[in-house]
Amino acid sequence: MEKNGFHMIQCMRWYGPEDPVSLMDIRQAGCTGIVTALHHLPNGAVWSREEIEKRKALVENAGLHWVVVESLPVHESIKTRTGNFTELIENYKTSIRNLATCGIQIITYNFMPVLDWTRTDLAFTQPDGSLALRFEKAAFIAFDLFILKRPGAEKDYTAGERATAKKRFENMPAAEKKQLQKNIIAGLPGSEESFTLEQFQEALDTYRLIDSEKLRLHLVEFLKAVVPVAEENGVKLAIHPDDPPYPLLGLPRILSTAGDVDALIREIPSEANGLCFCTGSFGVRADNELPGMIRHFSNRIHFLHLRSTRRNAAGDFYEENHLEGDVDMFLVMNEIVHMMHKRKMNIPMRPDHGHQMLDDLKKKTNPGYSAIGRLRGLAELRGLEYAIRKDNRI
Ligand code: DNO
Repeated sequence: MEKNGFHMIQCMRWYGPEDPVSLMDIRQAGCTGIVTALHHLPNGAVWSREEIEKRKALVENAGLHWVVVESLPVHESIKTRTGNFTELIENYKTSIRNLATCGIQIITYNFMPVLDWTRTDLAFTQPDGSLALRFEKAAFIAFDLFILKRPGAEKDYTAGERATAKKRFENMPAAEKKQLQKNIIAGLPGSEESFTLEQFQEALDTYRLIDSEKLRLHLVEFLKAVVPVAEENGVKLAIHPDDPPYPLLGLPRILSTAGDVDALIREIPSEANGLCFCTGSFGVRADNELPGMIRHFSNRIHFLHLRSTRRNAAGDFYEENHLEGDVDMFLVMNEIVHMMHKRKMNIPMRPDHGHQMLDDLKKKTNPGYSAIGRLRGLAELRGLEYAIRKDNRI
């Protein structure tokens, strides 16, 4: 790699000491940076300096750096502005200050109600035998209508969608129904919430009176409180887009398109109000033009998640190899390389997700976060960046 010039800081997400992937595995993949969170602390609690330092020491003892927090979770009561939300916002501010004191200055979070990222199938077999994550629309609707039986759900779908989902459900083996429910509500890795079916409906009910306009207002109020603290402490906040980028289960989603991001920036112009630019999440929508978005939001891209998906006409998508699928990774990387050159800075990136493959097929892994699939993704992305930088002499 070119010694001079600006480059991506190659990172991987590490779930902490319980992660089946070790820090040394990550180092051997060629990473220098770690993306992690204090998953053992309850959502809403202050991250004390002591706890942060403990995690930091583990990372540094392995010769790596803790570059990004993913995520400092935003408690549901902050999103709904109910209960002790003012106290929870104070806790959030304290955690930002503590992280900054310990030298960690990029914080990722999301503002998706109830569910973080959502997939219906965690083992979608690829022609080469590896396993991918997938979102199948008919299966998701089948869950909503026939497993959850959400009141009023019918009106969210067309007659055709309901009929397809019904057929899908009737032909679904019992074990698959159980797995589908688990995949959607039991919490994918990194999601801070996990529910039973009853608790899940209760959580959805808390949003009965919150539409997208109101949720956006709640996000703005939250940012008005925390962005000044981030600014004072040299911290960049990086919001993760909705995954998938559209409303689910009648819940509002407010960060799915370039227009959504523009609206947020108009409200809070500070550069501390930034983005975790996730090509896999935004890329599910054909109307999100990724290279143009990178150019447009350049100054606020504080962290990159790079992966690709492939969608079909039915509204399903699955996670592709990093250089294949609907995301044109060459054009994306070309923008990233030029953005870093222009801003004169290195930006942290993690290869987002990866197929479960080779030896990992025999292991228990965190869906999307097995070692070898991510290593393949990282190697391909690193090669692409190298070639573009060399070619442009930057
Ligand atoms: C999934 C991740 C998300 C992400 C959060 C950020 O793989 O990209 O869980 O960490 O949405 O708060």
